[in-house]
Amino acid sequence: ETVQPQEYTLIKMEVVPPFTGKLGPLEGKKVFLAAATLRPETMYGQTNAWVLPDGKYGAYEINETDVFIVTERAALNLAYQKFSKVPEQPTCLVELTGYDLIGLPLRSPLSFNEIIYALPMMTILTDKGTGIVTSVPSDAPDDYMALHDLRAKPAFREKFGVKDEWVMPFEIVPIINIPEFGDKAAEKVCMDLKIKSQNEKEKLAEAKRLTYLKGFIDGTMLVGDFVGRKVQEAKPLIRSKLIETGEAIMYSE
Ligand code: A2H
Repeated sequence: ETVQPQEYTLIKMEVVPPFTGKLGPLEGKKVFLAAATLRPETMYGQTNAWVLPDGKYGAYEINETDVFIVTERAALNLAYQKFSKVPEQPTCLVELTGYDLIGLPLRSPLSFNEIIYALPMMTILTDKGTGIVTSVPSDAPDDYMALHDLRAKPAFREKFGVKDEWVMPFEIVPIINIPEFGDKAAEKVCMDLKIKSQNEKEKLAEAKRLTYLKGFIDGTMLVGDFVGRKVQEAKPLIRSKLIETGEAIMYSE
């Protein structure tokens, strides 16, 4: 745990019914994969969601209607932040692993893709955020490389039962311009640094440092309600809007 509390926006990605398999008992409830992000202004560019195949998750009751799929650690933190049906106590309805989540169809706020799918990412940490990550390959180097790995390696898709139509059809949509890196900053920086896969931790750390800093300071929105505005101006406005509409909540740890 870091000393400084980190404030995340939790994006509520709704699992599209009907529910089958282990999710069957949740039929009739509103079930969300809840993803922790520092970049709510990038949600227009979501192409999928990420889960850790071997990660342990649970479906936790947040209130009378909503259920969040997150790690147990996140459910406990949420309960202490008033997001649990029973005060300060998580209630787990179903225990799950990442494998159970791969392939779930999701409706996610602001995304240009009406339906996105939960896919495997091998580098998700279970002691940060919720263990669920939104994927914006135009602007996040980790997301760009994890999607690249799935697209380039049929054996990798096969290993996790990932269907071609969950990863192949969509375009990576430009959503932010960074003068130095163009309209798909993550792609450009990953290519410049010659990153080969999601496992190249040091190079990816450098790619993230470059894009995160420049994006925040020099980035301009290419899409959405705040098109033409600077990223640093748009970020709090988009975050507030997502929270007002009930599509996201604030979460800290
Ligand atoms: B960010 P920090 Cl467009 N394991 O969201 C690994 N990564 C995780 C995670 C976990 N358990 N939980 C959250 N994250 C990711 C968007 C984004 C993000 C963009 C660009 C950069 C970026 C779309 N993915 O993060 O260590 C989430 O991805 C750059 C670091 O708390 C979250 O924001 O600073 C970010 O890492 C939180 O990382």
